[in-house]
Amino acid sequence: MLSYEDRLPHCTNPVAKKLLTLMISKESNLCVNPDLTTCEEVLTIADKVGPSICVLKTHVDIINDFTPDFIKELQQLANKHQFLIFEDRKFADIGNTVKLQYEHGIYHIADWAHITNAHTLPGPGVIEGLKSVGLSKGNALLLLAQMSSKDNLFTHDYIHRTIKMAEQHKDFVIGFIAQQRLSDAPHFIYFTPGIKLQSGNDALGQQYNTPEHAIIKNDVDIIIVGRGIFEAENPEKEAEIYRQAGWNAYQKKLELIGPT
Ligand code: 5BU
Repeated sequence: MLSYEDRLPHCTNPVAKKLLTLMISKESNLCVNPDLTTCEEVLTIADKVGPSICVLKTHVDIINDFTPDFIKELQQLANKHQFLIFEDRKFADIGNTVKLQYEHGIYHIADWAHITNAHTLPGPGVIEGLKSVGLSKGNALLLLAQMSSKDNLFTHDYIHRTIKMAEQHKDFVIGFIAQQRLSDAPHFIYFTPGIKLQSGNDALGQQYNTPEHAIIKNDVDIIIVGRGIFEAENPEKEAEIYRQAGWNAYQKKLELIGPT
């Protein structure tokens, strides 16, 4: 693994460059997802955790009272605190359909999400469809290479072929959602969900690892934390605890590897 600074020159996509730059300047490899169902709840958490994060991850389709104003307010918070917005949409259809889903409907995801993601199950058309809309808007895509949930169907072959697809679209695909680093390519950024300060499970198949396990042992770049932070008594304080845990793990990893 190279440092974030050393990875920067390898990235061609502007979102990847911006992300690594933010991570360095904010000393943060933390992404928070406030999976809450009203605009106010999501915006309140975003404002509280904003100083500690490099990315805010959304599930815009779980919000009951969504209006386009929500996006405007989220963008204002993203400017105020300097974080990127990642809509965890997990596109998974033919190219023409994902293109429509990304650009149209109620949410117009392509107009505000710096990053979104897709399953590769349909084949490369899913990437081509999203890229035909997102690249010229300066957006980026992550591919799902692994999931955190119990008994998932991601096989070795599926993962390998997903990496190959990413390599063929590295102007738009900036990395993966995965549980571990899967290739040495310095331009791919690894985001890992299923993170809590204590490892364990929830009641519906989610599996948690610690920030140290993800960053030091599994060599990923960004930890994604939801309930561990937004369900805490003081989400603001808790986000700082996770930011420090993630950043310290990254520093420790660099020490273990030694000068590059
Ligand atoms: P949690 O509250 O920290 O468990 O939230 C995890 C988030 O990451 C949640 O929004 C999921 O939709 C998302 N997620 C995940 O948990 N596991 C995966 O493999 C992928 C996404 Br991909």
